[in-house]
Amino acid sequence: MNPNDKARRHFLQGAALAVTAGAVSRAGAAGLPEAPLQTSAATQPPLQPATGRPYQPVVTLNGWTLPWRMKNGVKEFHLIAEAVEREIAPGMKARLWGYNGQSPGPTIEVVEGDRVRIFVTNKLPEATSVHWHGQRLPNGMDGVSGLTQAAIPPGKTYVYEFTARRAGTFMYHPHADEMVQMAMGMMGFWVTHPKDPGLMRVDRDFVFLMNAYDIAPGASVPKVSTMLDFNLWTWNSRAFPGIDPLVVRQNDRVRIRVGNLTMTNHPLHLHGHEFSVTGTDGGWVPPAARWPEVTTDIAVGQMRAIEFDATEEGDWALHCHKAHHTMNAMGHDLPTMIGVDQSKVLNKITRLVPDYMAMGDKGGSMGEMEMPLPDNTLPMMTGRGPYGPIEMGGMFSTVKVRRNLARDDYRDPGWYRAPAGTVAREWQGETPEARRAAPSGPAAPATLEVIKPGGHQGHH
Ligand SMILES: [Cu+2]
Repeated sequence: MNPNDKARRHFLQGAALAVTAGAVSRAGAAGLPEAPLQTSAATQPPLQPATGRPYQPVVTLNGWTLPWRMKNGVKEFHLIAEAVEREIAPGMKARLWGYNGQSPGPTIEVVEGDRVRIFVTNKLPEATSVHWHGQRLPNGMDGVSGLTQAAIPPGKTYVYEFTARRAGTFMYHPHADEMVQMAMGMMGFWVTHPKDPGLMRVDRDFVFLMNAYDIAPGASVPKVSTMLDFNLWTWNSRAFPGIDPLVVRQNDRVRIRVGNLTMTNHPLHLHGHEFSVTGTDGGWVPPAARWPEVTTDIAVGQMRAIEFDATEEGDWALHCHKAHHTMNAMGHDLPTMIGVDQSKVLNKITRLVPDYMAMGDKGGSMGEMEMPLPDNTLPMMTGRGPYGPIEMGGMFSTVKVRRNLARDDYRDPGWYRAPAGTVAREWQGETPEARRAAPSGPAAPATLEVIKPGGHQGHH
């Protein structure tokens, strides 16, 4: 950490400490606003506005909202672009670039019509800028280095100032050496709340960005030139099981706002409920233009706000439907081993490579095994639930719907306890041979050779 940071106060350390927006100290009111720092990757409680117009704050998944100060009617924020350390999930830390101690940077929340001033200090080794994706603003505030402004050199602070003209869901990211800076984790969420707090009101409003990294097992700095073959698919720079659950009270109206800053699309799928897309980065979707969905594709550079009534109790999976995106670093570049009998070569290999493990000859079921990993990486499929291994990674979390939660209680309630008789169970009756139709037509094979998989031996 930069020695200058020692003077900065550590805001929001741990969920127990309540901090209100507008609490940034007045000592430096003549100069730059303080730049609060977040050291934890835990989801912080919503930042209730203490100054300015009222609104219902959002909850940033594994993140936080940036406090501001009010100065002569202007909301002042201070972002510091800097190197950060981010825990991707327990067992793996990445050295990224971000803002104010984390990647992504803090969420910025303002109200439609607010005058906003953002100071951006560049502590990176190269020039940067901030583009306020989706906003209506003066051209010179759009943050495209070279086109609308000179890039912010290392060590310098620039000021952006504009009026948040349109309510909605936005993000911010550099428009300078973009490929490198976004591959390193520089991005953040922005929410402009409606002037009328009753408009588009929900009970719980979650936000996160989809991002992706290519970090070799054992390494901690992303490869910045990777175009498609990323090995860590993350939400707010966290991979399952490091992604917190979205905790909601039964019958709450829930909104989840998602932005995609990866290099590919992500079909986001919710279990147990239908939702509507109620907003994009272009604005709210009129009610007559919405339709029910359980999966919505989020293209590169897009944002989507989905809404649903959380009527069904339980732990409902929420994940990207691309199977490779719910896997972690060790899940890539593996050969297909289903049906391959490895038992004959296993003894020979084990003599040469004591830690060798025959992988996946019965398909999945890797979640039960623990194989030696290099330091600082994540197993490809992991996480345990109440019934065993979950065998997921990457872009996977749960929406936990519970009765009788307090309004602002976002603490993990633990696993859902299903009522007796409502869980899929083993059939205890007879299992007669299934009747199959006789093969017909010229293409049907006369005989079928079956390769019987051998068992795993000698590894745990
Ligand atoms: Cu995906």
